Amino acid sequence: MQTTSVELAQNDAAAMPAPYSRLRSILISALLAPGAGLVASLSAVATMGVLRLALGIPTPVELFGDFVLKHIDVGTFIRLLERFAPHSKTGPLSLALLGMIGVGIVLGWLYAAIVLVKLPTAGYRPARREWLTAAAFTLGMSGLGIILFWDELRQNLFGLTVGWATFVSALGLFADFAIYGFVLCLAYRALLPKVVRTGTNVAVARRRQWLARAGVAALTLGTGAGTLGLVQEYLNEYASYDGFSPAPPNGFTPPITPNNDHYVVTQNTIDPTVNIDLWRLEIGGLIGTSGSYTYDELQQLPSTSRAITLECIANEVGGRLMSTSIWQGVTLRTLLEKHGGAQSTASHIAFYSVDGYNISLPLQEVLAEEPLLAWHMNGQPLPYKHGFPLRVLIPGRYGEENPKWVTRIALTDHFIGGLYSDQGWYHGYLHTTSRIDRPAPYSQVALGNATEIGGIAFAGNRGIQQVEVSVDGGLTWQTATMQPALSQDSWVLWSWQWKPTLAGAYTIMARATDGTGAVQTSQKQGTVPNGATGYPVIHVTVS
Ligand SMILES: Nc1nc2c(c(=O)[nH]1)N[C@H]1C(S)=C(S)[C@@H](COP(=O)(O)O)O[C@H]1N2
Ligand SMILES: [Mo]
Repeated sequence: MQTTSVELAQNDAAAMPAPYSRLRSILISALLAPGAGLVASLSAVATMGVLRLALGIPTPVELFGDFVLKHIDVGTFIRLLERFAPHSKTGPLSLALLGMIGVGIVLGWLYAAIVLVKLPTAGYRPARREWLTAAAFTLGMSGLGIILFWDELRQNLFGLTVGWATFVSALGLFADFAIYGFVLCLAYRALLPKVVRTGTNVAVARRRQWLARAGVAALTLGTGAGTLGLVQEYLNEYASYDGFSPAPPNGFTPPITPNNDHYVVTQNTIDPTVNIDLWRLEIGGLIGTSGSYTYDELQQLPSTSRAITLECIANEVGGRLMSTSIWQGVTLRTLLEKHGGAQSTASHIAFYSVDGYNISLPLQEVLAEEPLLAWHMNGQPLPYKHGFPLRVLIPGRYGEENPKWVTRIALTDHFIGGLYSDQGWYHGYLHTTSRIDRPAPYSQVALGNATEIGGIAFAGNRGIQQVEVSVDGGLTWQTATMQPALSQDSWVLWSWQWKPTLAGAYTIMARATDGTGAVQTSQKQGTVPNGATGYPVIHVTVS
């Protein structure tokens, strides 16, 4: 029978080699700890990538990003967008990922300082003290994450309800950090120099040590490569269409925008792809009776169709972040009535989306705008990027207050913040605006021929009463012809026949009057943070 080294050590305590000096111990620990921290970090990152792609669980990196975005003001937000353009989303996220790996490495030192293993050490199995420290790290990190990111946890990209998403995201955080603690504990042990006792086979002991270290190195490489692969996979799903807004063909904007041409704006790096079996619409808070709907149940509710134009608050005057669809769904009014209406204390309504986006609005004001909970867009089920399976249209409000991928509606007695309202973007009725689609800016216009000037005008749910055109830089104005609006909530198309009789440079302007009789303001204002105002202006040459 072979004698084990433990038995040898017990038999022959005098054979134990002398412990390292204090300085040598500290130096060796300090050198090995970041290696253990790195492999633990990479293992945790690979885990979060798998959970993200396989189960739609947000990664701590994204949760951190969402958290930061809500805590900066709109000025800082815009500066960040510009600094990182064209990688406004992936740039900061990559930095956050590297930062997290960095923190994981640094925590390796903290871990080594706490467990303070005497070197050289006897075996490969972590001592109780090391396990407990690693467990404390796991609990501390997940606890901190859950508290800090509490308001972000309710998102799930496959469409879990708010309650389940919160639970699953918290569990995900725990899993990531449990992997971190577990790998840190084992890897640090594996890397530490071991006692080679007199009487043991020195070559075998050396080989074992070498194998353990090679194992850690291989795991580092493997998880590192895995992380790169997952990042690649992640980027494949990247919502590169954010800000998409095609030009109208030949300067003629169709009254209804085809779904594929509807502008898109999203806060997300990857948009939700909701699994319809997991998804529910929940209604709760200060309402008569709360309830929950599957996609099928929802579509059995009485529905209406209406043309509604959406405009992003980031749309410049004359810009193209504006489109019109025929939306079909149930009105908010009908739905609330079905649930016994609002309780007397309800003052606000909150919409929660599966991507963690939420908005909150004064209830009575919103009800007066006749919002629609839509599941069809121009006769098609909502496309994924426009909010499948359900989005809310609140006519008269900028796009930011028209949540996509909605999963929960709650009546509350207070205002609840959200991404853009926290940053300080304006929320309220959108400004009357108009756009000149033709002739093209800086084009040549034929002298003496009839040229059509045309475009669109939009004033939210106030409708458009009149559009005027000026070809002399705003000195005189002519009334344009309008096509009948598709609804009170949609843009109108207008045109005016111009027959220039003098060659030269011309400045064309337009201005709209909304349904209340208020004329679009000439006051120039950029989009940030209140939405753009001013007249659209184009320059042409007549020759
Ligand atoms: N859940 C959710 N809803 C959202 C957003 C988002 O990022 N997430 N973006 C908002 C913004 S800023 C705009 S302008 C509109 C754009 O809607 P669209 O992409 O269908 O045109 O959606 C709004 N609703
Ligand atoms: Mo927007």
